[in-house]
Amino acid sequence: MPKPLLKVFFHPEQFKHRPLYEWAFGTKMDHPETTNRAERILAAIKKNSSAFSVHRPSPLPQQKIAALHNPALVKLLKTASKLPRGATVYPSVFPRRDQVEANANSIKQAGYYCFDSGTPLTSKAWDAAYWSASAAYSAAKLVRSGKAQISYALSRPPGHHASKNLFGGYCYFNNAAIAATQLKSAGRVAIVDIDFHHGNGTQSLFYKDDRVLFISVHGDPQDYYPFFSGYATEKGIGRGKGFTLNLPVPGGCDGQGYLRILDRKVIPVLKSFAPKSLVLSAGFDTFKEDPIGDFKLETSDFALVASRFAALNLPTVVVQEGGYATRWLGKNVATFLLAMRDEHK
Ligand code: Q9C
Ligand code: ZN
Repeated sequence: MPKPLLKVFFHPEQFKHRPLYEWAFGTKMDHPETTNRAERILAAIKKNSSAFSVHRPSPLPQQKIAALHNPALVKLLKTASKLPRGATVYPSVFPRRDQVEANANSIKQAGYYCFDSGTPLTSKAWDAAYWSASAAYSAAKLVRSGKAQISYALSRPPGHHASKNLFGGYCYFNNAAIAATQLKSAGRVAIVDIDFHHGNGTQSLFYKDDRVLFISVHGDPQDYYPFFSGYATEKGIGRGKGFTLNLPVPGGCDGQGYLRILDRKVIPVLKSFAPKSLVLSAGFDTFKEDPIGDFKLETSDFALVASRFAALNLPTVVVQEGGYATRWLGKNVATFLLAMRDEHK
């Protein structure tokens, strides 16, 4: 039987949010999370029309966002929709959240809902983040229905740094968490986060959960963003104890080293958890040319990484996270997805 086309979800509204720059330790840099990323991925996918088909997501019911995120955070993004076109707001006052209350109708108080200075609000942040989350939702619904074994959400802006109360790390809503929540109704879910950065938002959303296993392989937070989480000592709490696994890795890790971690640590833990489905928080900032990541994976390594997950033959939703070496991003994503599709039963 020929393999079915792998369905890709993306909405053109996701193009409209354009962060301009970010501050990183006093340096003003061009913002890595550009619309060009999505363009490159789409172009590479359209080149392989015998393997992929592109679809507009159906609109995510807003209560699905509210189930994971503070309604005030949602409201703040809607407040930002009223910003003048082209305006960009970088929160710069970050209050002690335990000591004050905030007004989500005031863009001046945006810092209450935000944890870094790299994640601007624009009049289109809401639309882009909403459709990015909708892409993850549609991809998960498809796999949950049993109509596909694998799907891909071209989620941009990304999501894995966003938690219940806070946006940051270029992320507004947690797309992978939305996918995992959708799949959870069918049984235990594993989320494996292979972005270069620790998925702090996703971790926090499932920290007490024993039905969602969270595994993250990432640059050691002693050296790399998000600095405050992703340590091996973070293992979950309450019922969730033992259902979070952090594998911090020193900078410079190459494909061989990365695959060794997957084979020795990630895959065995996944197998013993025996989930009913899998969400891959797929960042490609582990690539050797990435401007902000510090690993050394090559394009061909992404096929090998995918093969490890494909071999599990689980219903799988791949959710796009980071990856900023724009020139190579389309090729890297397509290589990963093609291997996923070819090697899955
Ligand atoms: N000089 C994701 O990959 N700033 N987010 C880094 C580097 C934040 C990355 C500054 C990086 C966030 C989804
Ligand atoms: Zn990242």
